[in-house]
Amino acid sequence: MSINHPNDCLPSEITPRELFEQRRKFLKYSISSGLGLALPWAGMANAASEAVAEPRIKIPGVRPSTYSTTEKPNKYEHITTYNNFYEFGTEKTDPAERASRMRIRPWTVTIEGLVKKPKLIGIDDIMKLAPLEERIYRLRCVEGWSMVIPWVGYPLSALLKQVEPLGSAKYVQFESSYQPDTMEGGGIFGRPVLNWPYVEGLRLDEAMHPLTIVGVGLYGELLQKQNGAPVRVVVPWKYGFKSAKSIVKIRFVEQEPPTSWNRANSREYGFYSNVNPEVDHPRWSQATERRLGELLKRKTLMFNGYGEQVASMYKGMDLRKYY
Ligand SMILES: Nc1nc2c(c(=O)[nH]1)N[C@H]1C(S)=C(S)[C@@H](COP(=O)(O)O)O[C@H]1N2
Ligand SMILES: [Mo]
Repeated sequence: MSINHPNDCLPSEITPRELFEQRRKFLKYSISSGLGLALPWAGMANAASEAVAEPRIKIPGVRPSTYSTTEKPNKYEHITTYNNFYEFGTEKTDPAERASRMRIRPWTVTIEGLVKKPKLIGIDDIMKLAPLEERIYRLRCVEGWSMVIPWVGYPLSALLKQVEPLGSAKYVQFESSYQPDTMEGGGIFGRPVLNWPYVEGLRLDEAMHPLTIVGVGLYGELLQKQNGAPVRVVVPWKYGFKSAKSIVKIRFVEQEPPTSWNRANSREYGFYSNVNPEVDHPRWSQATERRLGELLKRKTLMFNGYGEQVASMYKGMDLRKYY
């Protein structure tokens, strides 16, 4: 893929001087794109200047994928400094500023529940389980903005098949890591923003769909912590919150599993949460979106533009009821 990888050197070769220059670049970029405080990414200059620079480690042997969009990916600086990761706080800049203390090694993912062979898999084995692909996907946040992100990963189905799911398994639940000592954003005035750990879920056919991936990197490099290192889920036709970050557990279950956002506010966040311009969020329209870095809004596409591949899974379902 002819993506411009922003940085080709190994972390050991990066000098403090270069890190400093990188921060300056962040700043310059953010200021030159600063067309007023109303723009959603205006705060990123601060994030970049306060962020603790994490090593950027290239992943070798990543293959392109025909599932990738040909749309232009967002800048690395956008993708890594404008984040939702509420464990670290509710501001877009919080994850980049605060996630550096999260422990990501050692890391294991437990796969359990209605399966023949429950497993605990270490991150190194997860990385090697299937050929790594670059999947350039649109990401549409329920809040009304979107990005294009060049993920690195492979189909989630490759991981799920390891444990031989039983016929009675109808859904999968994902659980994110919760590290109270490193995740300082857990609460506002002592009240947790969400019920931790963050949990999400998919119907089994959605989880097994070839578009659904486990993400381990972006822009050809290992994931940054703010993007859900070392391993996360990416489901491109659903609002971003379905794509749980930094997962430690996958559980096969028979009934629709509880999910953090649905538990917090079921009227606003349904279990399905397919991107749907015709079903408004109770407090705002979902008909349009702002692509980060662009001025004019664009029309939001049904299933985030992945309808051809996924619409058949929802045939006969009333998508206003199952939002
Ligand atoms: N554990 C966890 N996963 C999460 C979230 C979160 O707060 N906690 N936020 C979600 C939301 S709302 C979005 S839009 C995406 C953002 O992913 P990105 O920051 O890598 O673009 O992550 C999702 N996964
Ligand atoms: Mo989101």
